[in-house]
Amino acid sequence: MIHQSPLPPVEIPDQHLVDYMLAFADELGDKPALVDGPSGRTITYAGLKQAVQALAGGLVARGFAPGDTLAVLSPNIPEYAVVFHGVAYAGGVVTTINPMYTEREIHHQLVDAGARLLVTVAPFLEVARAAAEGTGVEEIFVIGDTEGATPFSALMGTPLAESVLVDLDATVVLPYSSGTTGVNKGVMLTHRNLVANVAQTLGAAEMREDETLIAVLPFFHIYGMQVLMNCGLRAGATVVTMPRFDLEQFLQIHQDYGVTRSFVAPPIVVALAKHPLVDSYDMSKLEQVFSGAAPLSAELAIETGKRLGCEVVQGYGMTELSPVSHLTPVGRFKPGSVGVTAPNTEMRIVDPLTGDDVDVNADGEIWVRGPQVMKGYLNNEAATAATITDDGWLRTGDIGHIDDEDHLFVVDRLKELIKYKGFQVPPAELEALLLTHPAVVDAAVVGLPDEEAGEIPAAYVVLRPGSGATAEEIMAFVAGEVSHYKQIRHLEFIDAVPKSASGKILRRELKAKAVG
Ligand code: AYL
Repeated sequence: MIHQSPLPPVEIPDQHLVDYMLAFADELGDKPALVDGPSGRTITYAGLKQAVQALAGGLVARGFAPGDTLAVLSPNIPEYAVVFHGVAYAGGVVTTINPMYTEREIHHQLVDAGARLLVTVAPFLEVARAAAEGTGVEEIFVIGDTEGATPFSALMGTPLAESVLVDLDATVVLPYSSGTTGVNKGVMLTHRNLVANVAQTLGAAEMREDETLIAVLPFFHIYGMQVLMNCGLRAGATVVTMPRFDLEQFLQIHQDYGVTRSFVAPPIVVALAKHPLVDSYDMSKLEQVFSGAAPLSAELAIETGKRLGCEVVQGYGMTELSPVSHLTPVGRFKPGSVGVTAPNTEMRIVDPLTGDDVDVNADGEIWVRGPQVMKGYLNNEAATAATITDDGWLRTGDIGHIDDEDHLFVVDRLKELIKYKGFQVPPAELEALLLTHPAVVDAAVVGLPDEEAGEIPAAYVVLRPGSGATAEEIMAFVAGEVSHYKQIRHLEFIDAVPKSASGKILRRELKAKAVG
């Protein structure tokens, strides 16, 4: 049984991403497109277009050819959009790196993505330089003035009047995701994918030009990149950026800029519901809080909505879906639901064991088909084939059901992925790392429920006999190699890792034992 979207289809133009994004830039002219929340530094729509064209001109002049990759390692600042769309305008590929990453993690992505150039900001220059050693990165550029570094402005050239024509099925962005299994992989999203998903999201979310959005969710991740930056810009709204989350500053920005829609992840919803500070700020312009990337309970959505006097709704999707497959249109709030299937999108709910479709209200694996489904994983045909069926269905690895009113409820995860505060933690990466420790003979990592973070990474480790290593020692070893959110927060020693006959780790068994 194929569930069609209950929403009217939207038109998806055959357009280069940047031509679509900046279609109204001339008209919008001096209107602020992006504002750095803390400082007020502003890029107008006209300024954005000019800078994007100048960057593309500079890149082309340097021999940066269609299909070449530039990496960006930066927190949310207005210039992020210039880098992103300047590269896209030149026909290139942007790979977005998590600025929380360690040198090892950055290095891996630079190599895997085949990045030629790297753009960063002063505070990350040192780690960027170290990480770029031994990769194909030819030069590093720093946004703003920094002594001893090539400024980003050096990349600007004669503005390119027209976008470099590329196949609309060419990759334009390469974010990283572990998907349903294994380690991080480059997710190839095309011009067509991104244009489609912006059109689909705007069609259902009714984002208006007179809106002010807050962009605290990071642009390197598909949620911030598409739902905030790209939907906001295409809608002609003003996007106020925040480089890092700080509750007081977050609330202050809502008040000062009159934020109308707040896109967040569940941990921020918790703060909005519970923290005493919230009452000290004027949030009266707020029309909607939109949560995605991890589960949000019905109770929390209702509680937060009551306190703020607006709806707290959800969207659902995956990096591999550009990312939106489900969202809540204005006036269709249903507590606990992630919304309805996006326009131009189909869904099936499939029994993971038999492959048969299940009935309405019954749980199964969520499968999605539509123009937002990725082209595939970079250089990984096996993972692509395991994720997308021959007839174009993307297996999400999530378990859920649809009710009689077309609302989707996500109830569990079939895949390995752990989500710490909405950030991806691939267990396979931590297991591989644990196995490099001399005292470890085998290891399994699972997510355990946690009130504040949603889930925490927990490790079950088999020690080499007589090694004498402590849990603290091994946790500290992992902490030295991975970003903060991937740290192991609980570690137990076990005699043997439970495995299936084929050698697959029985994660559910470990989880069940821990939760009791
Ligand atoms: P990735 N409820 C439960 N789980 C969710 C939800 C949700 N609302 N949204 C995402 N997930 C989980 O690639 C789910 O397991 O993209 C899914 O497979 O980092 C995984 O997160 C994907 O993680 C929006 C706004 C989607 C945000 C997003 C999130 C994209 C996260 C649509 O409108």
